[in-house]
Amino acid sequence: MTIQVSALKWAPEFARGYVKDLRVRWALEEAELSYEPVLVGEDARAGRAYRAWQPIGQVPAFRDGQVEMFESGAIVLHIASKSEKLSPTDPAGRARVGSWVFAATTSIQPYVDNYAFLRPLLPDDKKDVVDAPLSARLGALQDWIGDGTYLEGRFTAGDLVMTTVIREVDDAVLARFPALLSYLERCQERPAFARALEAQLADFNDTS
Ligand SMILES: N[C@@H](CCC(=O)N[C@@H](CS)C(=O)NCC(=O)O)C(=O)O
Repeated sequence: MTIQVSALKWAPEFARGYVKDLRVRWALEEAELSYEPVLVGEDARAGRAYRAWQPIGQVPAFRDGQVEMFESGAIVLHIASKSEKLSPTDPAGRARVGSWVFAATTSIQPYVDNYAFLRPLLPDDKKDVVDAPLSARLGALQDWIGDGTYLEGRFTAGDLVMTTVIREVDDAVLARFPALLSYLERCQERPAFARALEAQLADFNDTS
């Protein structure tokens, strides 16, 4: 069967280009696997049928002929297991890719989210509660990348997911991390990223 990926039928302007089905679309583009988006509105996401596919009612969810799954990081790793474009095939290399996907989603993403959603609610003298941990994480990542091109010397699914997390960071913060900015540019210059982004943007339906 054609691979199916769920995506939002509609999103507010600020979220367009950042909805997490982008990760899956990008991975599929890198792996040269075709797919069809399944666009879901709020009612569908609340419904029984969609909850059987994505228990929390979020996007993305994924199905191919063999598996039906959810959580963008897990889906990207599943796609990576099928394509050397996204992961080395040796166990040691594969393990590193998994580490970076989890690092992006669980060790960096929460601090990016806190900055975006919690910081505006904090008084000026408390903003460092979110600023300092985010800077520490970005600094660690920048130190790791150093003069290198990618997290593990070649592009992998780890870079793909990390890019989608880091590109959400406020420009003013990112400006303090020039090596991260170069890394981000390098990853986002990939033609597969451009195709995935274009596809997500094209699928939003403003009439429903
Ligand atoms: N951890 C999930 C998060 C997915 C997620 O946050 N999806 C958002 C869009 S980016 C969503 O569906 N929001 C609607 C909602 O939470 O009800 C993943 O990575 O797949």
